[in-house]
Amino acid sequence: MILAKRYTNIQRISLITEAVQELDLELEQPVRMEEEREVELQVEEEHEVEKESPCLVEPNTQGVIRGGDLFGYVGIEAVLDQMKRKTMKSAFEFNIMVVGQSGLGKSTLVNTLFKSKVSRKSCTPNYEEKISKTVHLQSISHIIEEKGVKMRLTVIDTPGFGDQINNENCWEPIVMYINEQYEKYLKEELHVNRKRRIPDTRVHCCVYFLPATGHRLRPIDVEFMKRLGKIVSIVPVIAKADTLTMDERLEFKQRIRQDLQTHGIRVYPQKEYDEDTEDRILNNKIRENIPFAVVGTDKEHQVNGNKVLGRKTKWGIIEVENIEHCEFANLRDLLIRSHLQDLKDVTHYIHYETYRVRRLNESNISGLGLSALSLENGTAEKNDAESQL
Ligand SMILES: Nc1nc2c(ncn2[C@@H]2O[C@H](COP(=O)(O)OP(=O)(O)OP(=O)(O)O)[C@@H](O)[C@H]2O)c(=O)[nH]1
Ligand SMILES: [Mg+2]
Repeated sequence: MILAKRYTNIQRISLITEAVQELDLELEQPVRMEEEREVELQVEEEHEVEKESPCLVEPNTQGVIRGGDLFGYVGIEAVLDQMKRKTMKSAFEFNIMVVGQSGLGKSTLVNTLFKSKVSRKSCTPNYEEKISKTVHLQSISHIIEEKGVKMRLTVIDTPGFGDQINNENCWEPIVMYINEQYEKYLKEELHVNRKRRIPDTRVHCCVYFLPATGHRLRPIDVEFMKRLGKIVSIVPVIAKADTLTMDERLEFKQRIRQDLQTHGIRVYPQKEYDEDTEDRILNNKIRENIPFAVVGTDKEHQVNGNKVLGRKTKWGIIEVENIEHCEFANLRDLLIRSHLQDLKDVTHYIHYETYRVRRLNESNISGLGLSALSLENGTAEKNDAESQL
């Protein structure tokens, strides 16, 4: 993703900027430029930053003027501080959905996520009551704040499927919900008086739960994921991984990866969206390791004097956030620490864009125009979304 790539560059440049700002700003500019370069090289070395490929120059751009060629300090780098200040003013939204067969631990994992290192310090979730069967699609949000940066994390819990004798079309309510959020966003965008910041309820990631059967993907999971993969970023996980031995887990994971490929199911991170070698190396590691085998809990236990999230069994405590025990930490880090911005970018530039183009084409063909159809009252009409399924 182009933006995701920029984001990585921004992170790098901000490291350089921070280092540069610590230097005496009173220095003569040419001396400062030289020092800047030195610091740049040092930071690049320290962080093993790969040498950047030269910037792409637009056909009618007269080449690139780099820091050393400028007559004086222009201050372009200050834009990073400006961006940071703006970002910190309001909470950014991140929306995760959990989907899968009934009883696989989806609601438990939602609690695990909120009680884990994602939010342990920042909020005290109120989930002490026993988790009951989820019968309606429901969303739970928390504002999580770290070093002044606020994130509004929303987890959308869905009722499990598979309880009915006939599970045909059991994906429909979920597909409909995802499309409805795109529709809401589209309508906000098309308003004559647009909001400065459109509330973003679009699903940025769908964690899909697979039962730890140790066999292959079941037809229902294939059908479900095929449909979802076209409209949202899916991250598959093996639920209740504590029921598998290490060998079974490895074998099962391998089999699932084969099946995903055989059935052409698109899961996140997709190869097509890798921007460069750096992305490819990072994402290949993830692709080789999915689906993450996770264990969920909402209980804390004492282990060596520390409180840990875990499942107490007759044989000991399975620590949810311990990577020796399960891969919950890998999932949490992928969602929050390493790929959050990319997930948002893929949602906006790929999934939402596909939806938007299709909707606008449809309204052009019908000759009514999307705005004339339903923007009068500014609400998303259910039928519009349903027509996309
Ligand atoms: N062994 C084991 N049990 C788990 C795990 N996660 C949840 N459970 C248990 O599985 C049962 C169902 O958990 P839920 O979180 O309600 O499952 P769900 O997928 O939300 O179920 P529905 O709401 O019916 O779709 C509960 O008794 C949990 O304690 C896990 O990782 N391992
Ligand atoms: Mg549930």
